[in-house]
Amino acid sequence: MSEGLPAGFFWGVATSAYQIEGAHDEDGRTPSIWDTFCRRPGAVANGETGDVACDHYHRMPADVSMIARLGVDRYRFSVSWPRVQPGGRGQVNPKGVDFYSRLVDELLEKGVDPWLTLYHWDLPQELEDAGGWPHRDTAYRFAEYAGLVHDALGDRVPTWTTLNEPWCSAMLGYDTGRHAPGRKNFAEAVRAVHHLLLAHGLASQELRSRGVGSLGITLNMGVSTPASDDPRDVDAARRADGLGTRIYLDPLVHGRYPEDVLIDIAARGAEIPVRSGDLEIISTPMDVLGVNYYTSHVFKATDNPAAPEVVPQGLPVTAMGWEIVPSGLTRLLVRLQQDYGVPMVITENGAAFDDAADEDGFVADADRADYLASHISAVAEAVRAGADVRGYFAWSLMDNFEWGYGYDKRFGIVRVDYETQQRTLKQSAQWFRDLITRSRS
Ligand code: PNW
Repeated sequence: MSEGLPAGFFWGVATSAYQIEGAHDEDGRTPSIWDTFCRRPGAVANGETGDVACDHYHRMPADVSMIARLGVDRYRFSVSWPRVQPGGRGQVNPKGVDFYSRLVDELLEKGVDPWLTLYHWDLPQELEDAGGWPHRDTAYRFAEYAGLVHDALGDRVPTWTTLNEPWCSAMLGYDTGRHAPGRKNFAEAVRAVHHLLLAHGLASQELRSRGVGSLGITLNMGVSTPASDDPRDVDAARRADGLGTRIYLDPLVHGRYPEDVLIDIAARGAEIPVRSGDLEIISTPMDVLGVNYYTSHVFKATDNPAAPEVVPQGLPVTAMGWEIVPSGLTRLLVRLQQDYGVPMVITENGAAFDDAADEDGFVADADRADYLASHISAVAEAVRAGADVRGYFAWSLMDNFEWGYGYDKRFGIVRVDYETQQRTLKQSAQWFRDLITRSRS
């Protein structure tokens, strides 16, 4: 299955701060937009919050031992901005920084390379109150925060990701309102897109000036296919790709926004608030593009060009209702190689299934192992077709807070019992560990 993967291809597991840490009000942490959003009635399934989550903040050393036992080369985690810089401005919070410093030391001691993401959606609430991502100043605040984190961890962390999935931050956060901060205004979402990209660029410059050798951004992407040759369906797929992928990668890699996307946006009464010099900042060269892949969609036009229909292909689905499309990952990686040419890493891939645990907490999740296996094969196929892909992180290390779905949706290769906080390796974790062992022999 991993035939064709290049020598040195690495394996990892991924998490994010708000989804696992808990300890939401300890040691000086202030609320993020997710703390606030979770308290809004109806925002999250069952009214759940990340207040406790997997209690990783208090169980970090044992969790790192578990990561090491999986045999992975790297661990991808994110830093909670309101833990490290409460309120999003000013001095660091030494206790917050200390947590990540200990995490990095534990990882290094166990031979696992830390892969740090600066922002996985937990904007300090005070910055949202000042305007959030639609407000330009937030980008400058982010660059300052990046520098503070680098002051504390730069000597030990080799790889830096600025943002996780700006599409989710902008579109789910400010257009559909399904994620924090839960606003519903397309024009604001478009402003957020630009300021997220600017934040990435400013932070990249900050990190570069400090000598960071490997930095990049992570995007969630799929391939968009038209339902038929009908020009309206072809256009629906073009729009989805434009607003999902090209609006990020064209400025990041080529230093310009795609013309057709600017026209689509203008037709919806919105505008990208670009100022002179912004695109030079945004296109600061990156070393690695993080690719998060879960599914791909087929699009059919409707009477509203801004709202195409997703046409189910009759394929098996995960517990999220997402169709399982490994071939889409091959197509995506080959296309990204051709159009953008940046070395890539799969920073997330995985699936929620309706796990049934036995009395010992063991889950025989052959479905999840199959999902991972078929997508790893798809990566190998893309590599054989010329895509430069350097590594693969499974999402996720353990079951965790799945945003608007709360704790119902389990993506972990490790089971978490939320009553006892006991962790139990699932069959998929054993399978992943064995795959890693075999790939080294
Ligand atoms: C990603 N969508 O989120 C995130 O990076 C993870 O934190 C999350 O747990 C994981 O995927 C599984 O959902 C996404 O609506 C959330 O297309 C929603 C979408 C895509 C990615």
